Amino acid sequence: MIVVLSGGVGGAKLVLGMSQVMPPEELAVIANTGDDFTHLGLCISPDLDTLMYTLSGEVNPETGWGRKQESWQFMDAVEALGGETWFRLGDRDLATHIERTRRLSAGATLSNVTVDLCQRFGIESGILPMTDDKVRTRIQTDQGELDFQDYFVRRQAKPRVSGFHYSGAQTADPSPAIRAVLAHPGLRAIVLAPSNPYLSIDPILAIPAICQAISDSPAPVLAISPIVGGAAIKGPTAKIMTELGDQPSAVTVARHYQQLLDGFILDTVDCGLSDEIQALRPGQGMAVMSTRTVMRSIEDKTRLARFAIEFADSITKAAR
Ligand code: FO1
Repeated sequence: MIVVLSGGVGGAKLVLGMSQVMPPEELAVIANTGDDFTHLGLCISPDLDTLMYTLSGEVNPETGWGRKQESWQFMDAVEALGGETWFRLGDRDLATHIERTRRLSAGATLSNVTVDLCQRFGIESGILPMTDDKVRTRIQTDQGELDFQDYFVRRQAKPRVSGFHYSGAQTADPSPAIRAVLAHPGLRAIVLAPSNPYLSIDPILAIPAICQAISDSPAPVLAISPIVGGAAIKGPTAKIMTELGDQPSAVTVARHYQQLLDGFILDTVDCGLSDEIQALRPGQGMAVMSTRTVMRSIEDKTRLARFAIEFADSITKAAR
């Protein structure tokens, strides 16, 4: 069993690679739901949907989110009525939000809804929302404290960030399925995907029982850097690091997770940083390896997935 912690677009690429090299029942993804919100009366879970669409081959290849072969008649009609169009809901994507909203309103949990939607999309691996409780990422900025999608989509991540709050995380419970995969006797590795540490992975780690289970796990924990050559592959990770007073670098990513990590994968262009990262956990063993981490083709994704699994298998876990 391999468990991957993932946000949306970047993490989903690694998860797709993993799904090609692992039997589906041996792959579980703990998905960030801190980005979830209610919009136009609908329950939207962007990272769950990005993972679901990516694994089922349904994702829009241009954006990395939303569905392929999309049409926008609903959005056009909303616009004609003077409604809100800053968050784009395509006609086919809309079906997912409407169906999720209907089932949640009828009393189903987000985990149960996700299991069923995944089945209908033909996905056999477990995509597990980090919790069925409400956790919302809030961003402290020079324009005040903002809801995630307000910051990320409406304001295009332009406000200057000074901090984060994962509202509800402290009291959130992981679902029974998450407790089970993290306690699985055959757990081979826990992988922090190359997602945004602050916006995608930290909301998951902010749930105390998940963080504790990862920390207590005998399986090696490794992270893949989302920063390559001082820049983010996609999104505002590097910008946020600078705003927080850190250097945008793989070292900053490794330092951020250092209490949890047994291994770290950075891009070959950053291999000169290996010694600095290894030194973050002196005497305790932080294994560091470099490889090509930018995932464009399906071959890039499967190659990185295989590399991460083999790397995890090679790590003899030091006592933390
Ligand atoms: N991202 C955008 O940049 N603009 C959008 O209009 C937008 C709509 C959208 C609709 C459904 C969905 O599942 C995701 C959507 N996203 C959009 C992506 C998403 O909000 C972010 O990429 C994630 O929350 C960050 O992981």
